[in-house]
Amino acid sequence: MKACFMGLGYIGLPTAIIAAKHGVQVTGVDINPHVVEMTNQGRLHIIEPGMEEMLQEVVKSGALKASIKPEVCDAYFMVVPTPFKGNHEPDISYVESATRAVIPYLKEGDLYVIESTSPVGTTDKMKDLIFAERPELKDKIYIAYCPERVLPGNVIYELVHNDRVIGGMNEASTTKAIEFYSQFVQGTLHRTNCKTAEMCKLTENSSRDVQIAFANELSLICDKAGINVWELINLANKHPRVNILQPGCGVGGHCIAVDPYFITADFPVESQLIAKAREINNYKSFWCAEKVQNAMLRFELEHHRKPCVAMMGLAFKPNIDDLRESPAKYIVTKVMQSCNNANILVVEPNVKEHNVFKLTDYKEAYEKADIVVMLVAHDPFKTLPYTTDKIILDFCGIYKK
Ligand code: SAJ
Repeated sequence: MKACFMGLGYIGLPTAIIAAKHGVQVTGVDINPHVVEMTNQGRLHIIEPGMEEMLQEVVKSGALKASIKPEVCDAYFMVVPTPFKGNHEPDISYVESATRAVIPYLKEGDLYVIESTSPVGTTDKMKDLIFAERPELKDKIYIAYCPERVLPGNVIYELVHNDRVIGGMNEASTTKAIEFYSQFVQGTLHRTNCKTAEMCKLTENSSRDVQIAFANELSLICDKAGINVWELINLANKHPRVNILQPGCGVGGHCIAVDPYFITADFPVESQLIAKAREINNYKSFWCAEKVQNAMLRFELEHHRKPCVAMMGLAFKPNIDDLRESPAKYIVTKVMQSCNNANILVVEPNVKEHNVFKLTDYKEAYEKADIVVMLVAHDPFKTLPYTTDKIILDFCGIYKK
């Protein structure tokens, strides 16, 4: 079996590698020649533990090769980004151009799958596009949607072991796609239709966003009421049917802070709660930045000098080096802009160097600072003692009870 993966990014490349390792003859396609070149040399252009060794193996055996254009295969997978435009409207133009690129190669019996996170109805739209260009293929090819749900950093395990939801445009398409994925997925492959599968991916991430918004809202209420929110949540979670998540300095990453907009853009009247959750989680970052600015002003008034501030963490969640859509990065930027960068020490132990921020060692920054702002609960920060000699703003529960 020959398969073509359109897009060699965080998901496309690992999936292509795993498929190749399981006996599929894979062509990985990317519009970026640098990515193609690196892949063919067995060098990984993304960071993912254990993946480069696997890439070298499949490149060496000839099971995977990369190219800037597709070729005749039996199955085609669209694994390209679906960002949003300025107004939070989803932009499916990459899915569309990847689809247009494979249309000339499609033949009877082929499988076409979208993996990219997509608004509801995208698979139907691409089906119409394919049949408008190639009407002779109607009822002769298989079309399905199968979202990925892996966690970066644990991709090798999760690609194989997670359950997957597979929704075809008809039963035959679902069956055909299940046959493909069962070559390397050991988790259960759940059958559905393409609209439900599209909505399922958006639902998973919106559900988490809404739950985190609840925790963040509690943190705002508790701050005003003088209650330790971490203690409160811990106690409330002792109830057998309550499971509140943790508040933080906002919600980041390229999935949870993004996917809910794919629902709110298409169903603005119905998705009140989902939209509000996005607003609350964004507001939490703004609120944190204001808290820091207020603490700095108060310090200056009391001590007649500007404080030294340690901003602890830039990543979008604990113990990773990924800064995409990071609320911590947003807060650091906002605070720096408001005070002309004076006396701000930026800390991110998982990143060696950054092209915008000058980074300081976490212990050194903590020692020097008058105000310590805990933004991301990275493990090393938990070794820093709590002290009343400094002003500590703990937005991520480093010192939770
Ligand atoms: N966060 C909190 N409080 C919590 C948990 C998380 O504030 O209690 C914050 C994190 O700090 C971070 C953000 O939420 O800023 C997102 O972190 P995450 O670990 O929840 O999610 P991601 O973006 O790394 O990965 C998610 C996962 N989806 C779900 O858990 C539903 C992953 O399984 C998906 O594959 C991925 O999105 C994706 O590709 O959609």
